[in-house]
Amino acid sequence: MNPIPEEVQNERPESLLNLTGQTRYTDDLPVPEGCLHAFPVGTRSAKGKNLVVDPSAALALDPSVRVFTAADIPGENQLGYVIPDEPLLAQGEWEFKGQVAALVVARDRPTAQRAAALVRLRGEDLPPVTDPREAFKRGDIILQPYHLEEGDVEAAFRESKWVVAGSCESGGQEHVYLETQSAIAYPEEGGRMRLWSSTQGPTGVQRAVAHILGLPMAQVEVEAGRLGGAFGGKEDQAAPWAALAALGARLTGLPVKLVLNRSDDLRMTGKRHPYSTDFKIGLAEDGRILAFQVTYYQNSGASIDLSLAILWRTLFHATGSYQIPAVQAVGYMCKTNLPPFTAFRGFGAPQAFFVIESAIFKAAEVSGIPVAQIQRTNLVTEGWRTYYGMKLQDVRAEKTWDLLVQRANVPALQREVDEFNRTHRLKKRGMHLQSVCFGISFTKLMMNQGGSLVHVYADGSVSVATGAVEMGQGVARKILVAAARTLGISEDRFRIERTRTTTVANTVPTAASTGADINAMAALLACQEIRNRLTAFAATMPELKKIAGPELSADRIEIRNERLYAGGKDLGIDWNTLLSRALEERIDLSAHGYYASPGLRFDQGLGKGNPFVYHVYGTALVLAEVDVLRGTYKIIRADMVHDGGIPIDEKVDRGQIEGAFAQGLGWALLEDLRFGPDGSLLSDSLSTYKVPDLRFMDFPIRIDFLENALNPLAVLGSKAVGEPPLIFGIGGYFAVLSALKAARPGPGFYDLPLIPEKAMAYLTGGQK
Ligand code: LUZ
Ligand code: MOS
Repeated sequence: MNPIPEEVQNERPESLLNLTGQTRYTDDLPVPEGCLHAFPVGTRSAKGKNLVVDPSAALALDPSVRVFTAADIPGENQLGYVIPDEPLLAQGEWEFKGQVAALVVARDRPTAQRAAALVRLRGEDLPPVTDPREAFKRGDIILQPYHLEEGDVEAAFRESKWVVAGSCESGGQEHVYLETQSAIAYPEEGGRMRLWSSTQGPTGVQRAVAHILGLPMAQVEVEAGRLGGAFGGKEDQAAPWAALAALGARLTGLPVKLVLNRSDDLRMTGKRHPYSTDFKIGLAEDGRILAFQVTYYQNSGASIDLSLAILWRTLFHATGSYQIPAVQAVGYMCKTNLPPFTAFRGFGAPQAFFVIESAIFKAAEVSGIPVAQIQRTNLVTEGWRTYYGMKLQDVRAEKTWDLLVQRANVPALQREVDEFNRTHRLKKRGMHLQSVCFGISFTKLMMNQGGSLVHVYADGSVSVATGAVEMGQGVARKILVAAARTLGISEDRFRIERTRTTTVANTVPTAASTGADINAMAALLACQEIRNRLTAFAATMPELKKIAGPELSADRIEIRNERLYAGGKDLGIDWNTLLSRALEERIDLSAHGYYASPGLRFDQGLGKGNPFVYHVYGTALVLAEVDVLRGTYKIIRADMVHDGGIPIDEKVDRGQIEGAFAQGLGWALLEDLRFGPDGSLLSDSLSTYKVPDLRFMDFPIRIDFLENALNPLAVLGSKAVGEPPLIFGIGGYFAVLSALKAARPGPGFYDLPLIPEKAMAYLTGGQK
């Protein structure tokens, strides 16, 4: 019996392998002969010094057991490349609970696991810090404060009719990728190391492994297959696990496989950064925002990892989707004894959006101006110069907002909600509109580049390799469409390759929503190159000159539906004939494509420039219902108008929007990442850490794409889609908060996630 409907099969979506369980993740690969299995030994407290690793009991377990420590590393024991603050294996000191102190390898996984539990760690425990504000007070900040500002905020506050200050908290978030961190390392002849890694960034893994083993990068090859999700968790943080496998392989001369089990993955790896923030907002009588001042205390964890790029994205998104003339923002990376917090879909922007939306919500309470009116009044407009100095073009914020209001008939819906709340005592409803304006590009300029390698084979099939890693997001599908359209041949002819450092070098991680923008464009450019060679060659073919006349020139020839045309006239040559003729005449049918995103420049000293190629806009409406006795709630409806440019594949984009929204709702409402004061992860399993499930997401979602929304600045007129719609999930927070206020009028609170416990505390007047 085939559970996949025929129409889906016929469409051969990129997701079919995932859907049918045929995808092979790292742990599904057949292991090579003699492969050893690795298990990490994590520190058992959050901070300490004078670390001593005692392997004796572990070694006594089984003759195959080996235990490696920092002293065994042949290269440099360092993964940090912004600053050297992240040893692969703890050496002397340790800075978070679960930091890897030793690596155990053994003949099989159960033996390695048991041996790891027997490795004794000794040392002197020190008191940990887990709270970012406490770290700040002690001066434990990484690097320096980062500022971004425009205008005279003090003067603008003086002119304001209302000035509202407050603070807000947002929690971290687990990636909960289906596939945990994993890698297999194969030692090859001559000291070369080949790896299979579940990573978004094969080049980053290559660099880390080379550094740890003391090898040139050319002696390390990294391949990434299709990942079982990543969400940012495998942007930087796949590297240590691959490096550990490579270390074991180097020291034993045998292949080594390392697959984290779920609980180690939860305890040892980084997550979304929690933030604690102070804000002050100034409003004019008519609801215009005149000034905004904000201080972010980013909980960065024990090492810098990607915290700086993330802090920059927070600063860039401080004003949300709004145009505010005077802004002063400062951010601190606060060093705490928790796993290094890292990239997570949104990358610091969701934290910033939550703050500005909280400020507006609170300003609405104080001023009596409806929230939606303040929001709508202040949306960014065409030509607005952001407070970081970028002039916005082709702005679609008001358009998405107004269309949504019209399509969902928001005024009628608001009346329904009010009526519902008048007529129900034990259930209350709340509604919120959430817009997004999300900058697309890596905040680190140098990362905005990518490459491809395309081979056309003699039988007419085509292999396309790029730096993009397919992790379920559909980037391979977009690359396929871009390549097929450019060459003018059937999609059936293509194979989108796995990502490998020997095929495409110096790749950036597939991240920042730019996977397709960069890599589908690089593939397109390589296909263009091959197409141009073919049409140039075709123009010289005597049999074509006969049909099309002697003045036949390359620029008049096109390949469409696998045939050659000149000025609309079929030249009677198909793709395969063209190729065999081209091969006879020794035309190169391979090409490398390279793309660097245009128009980027940002002066960090001045804090001004164009850090983004363009922005993605959209507006969502979220309707929630609260059970007043229980403090529980459900989302009952969501509507969106989203700017996807001209989607390359609308179904892929819909999937991304729904998924991002679910993940945003999870962050805003359910996912309660908690650490104890001793730095232990309390939410250390999927029974204590709740992610959105089918039941939670069981409500109608209507997604309308903005029509005629061509984006001249990305591949085939499309727009990046991965991260921006996550912001819509924040609407869930304020929809629930509005429902709570309908049950019990009072000032709101800004402490995300809004779990039922907090709802209950509010309803019973017990909230802090
Ligand atoms: N990764 C990164 C990202 O290295 N830089 C970024 O700006 C970014 N933005 C979003 C997601 N990942
Ligand atoms: Mo990133 S948060 O790896 O796009």
